[in-house]
Amino acid sequence: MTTAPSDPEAARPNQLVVVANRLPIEYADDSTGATWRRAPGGLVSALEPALAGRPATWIGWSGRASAESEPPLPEEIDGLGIVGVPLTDGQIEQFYEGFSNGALWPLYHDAVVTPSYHRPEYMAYREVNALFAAKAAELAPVGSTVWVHDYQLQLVPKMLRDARPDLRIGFFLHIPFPPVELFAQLPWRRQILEGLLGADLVGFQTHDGALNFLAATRRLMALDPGGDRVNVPDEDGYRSVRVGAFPIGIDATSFDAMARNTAIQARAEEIRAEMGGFRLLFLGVDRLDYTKGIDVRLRAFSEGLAEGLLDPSDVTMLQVAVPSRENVDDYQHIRDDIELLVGRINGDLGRVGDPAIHYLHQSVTREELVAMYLAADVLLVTPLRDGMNLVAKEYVASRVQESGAVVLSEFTGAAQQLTDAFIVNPYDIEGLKRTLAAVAASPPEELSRRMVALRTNVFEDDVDRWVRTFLATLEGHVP
Ligand code: GDG
Repeated sequence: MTTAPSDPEAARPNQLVVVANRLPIEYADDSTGATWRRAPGGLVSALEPALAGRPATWIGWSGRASAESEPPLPEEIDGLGIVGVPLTDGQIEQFYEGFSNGALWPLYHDAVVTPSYHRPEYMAYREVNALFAAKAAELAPVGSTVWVHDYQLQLVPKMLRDARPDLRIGFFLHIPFPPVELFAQLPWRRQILEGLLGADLVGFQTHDGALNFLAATRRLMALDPGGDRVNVPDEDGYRSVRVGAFPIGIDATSFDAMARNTAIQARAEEIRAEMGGFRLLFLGVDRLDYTKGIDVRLRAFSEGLAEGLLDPSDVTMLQVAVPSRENVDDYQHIRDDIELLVGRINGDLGRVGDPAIHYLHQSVTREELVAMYLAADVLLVTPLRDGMNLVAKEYVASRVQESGAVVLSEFTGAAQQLTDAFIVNPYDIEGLKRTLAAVAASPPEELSRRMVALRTNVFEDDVDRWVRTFLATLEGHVP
């Protein structure tokens, strides 16, 4: 069924409508009173350059159950229209915690924990996707561009196209798209593929993701993709959907600028001093998620210490594990596992006032994060699977002295671009251990040569380029 936009006269093809699970704002109840403010970082900063001078509306969930009493959402923030999709506690539990994070998230990350498929949760996923699609259908001006984001909203493109065939619809998946052998497990695999194929452009972080998706359309829908296109039958014959890799970047300049700030540099010195005497600081920063391979790096580091590959008076480690999805069972288990491991390692290898691993289970401000990036000699990024991994890029952008090293899992999207990192297989603890020792023994000139190359990549393929390339491809400005 086709719905008319609320103001069909207002054809504004320049308008951009972003549809994402979360709105780019956060609720703060502090000394200044309860209010909504712009959430720092994230997708909104990413999209900001592209939005400059372009009218834009963002449709998403506020992050709070609709029953909670709080000030109404602002109509706009910094010129960006804000439109909330209220969700009930039950929808959050079933659509978000259930289907999105209990089924899709693990399945799309190589099923590193077993996905759980529950029919009522899928029904809630469909129901919530319909809410988002209806809101976009109601608000998008005639002929405008709608950019839908991520695994929580894969049914939206088709729902939106059915309602509003006049729109240009793009979809970007921030996480990996799995090989068809895994994807085929999903009881609703056909609905998801049909949902995505409602878009004009479906973007992935890597070529492998795009190829996996094309293979799934061939094998599970009997379509016949050719090159970067797949023709989807519709009433008029065929509609051509473009598929491609659009690796996301960061706002490298802003990390570089923060890292040159003297207060942040002083804080970096302070962090090193507070942690005691050592030569090399190894750092991990991740949401506390079972995909991030936090346990793997802790094991490799501690075995390296225990076996004398790493000298305990020479190296130390800081792991920041940012609380995440704490209502989902698997996340409670991973927290217990990691904290047990940290306790064991420190019990075995630490000394009074000098733990082998400094561990924080908390989020930190962006300034503190950059100070940590500046303080650390080696960043450990060892996910078992990760769509891109922005932390790796942020560390590189913050290394204004062109020193430091990145140990990077080959199973991240970032590894496709950051080829001058020390690339590791996170399942191979022996190899990882040897790499940590090799990095610790590397001459500074070698590390600096690698860092210069990494910085070139992170600054060239930045977020501005990502947004421009995706939108230009969607809107037909590039061949
Ligand atoms: C998904 C995909 C893909 C983290 N802790 C704090 C904090 N952060 C910021 C980091 C970084 C972001 O959160 C995390 O991004 P990642 O890319 O590392 O990982 P996911 O959250 O899993 O993101 C991933 C990404 O989407 C984008 O497409 O790369 O593959 O899984 O920006 O800096 N920021 C602050 N305090 C913290 O405690 N300020």
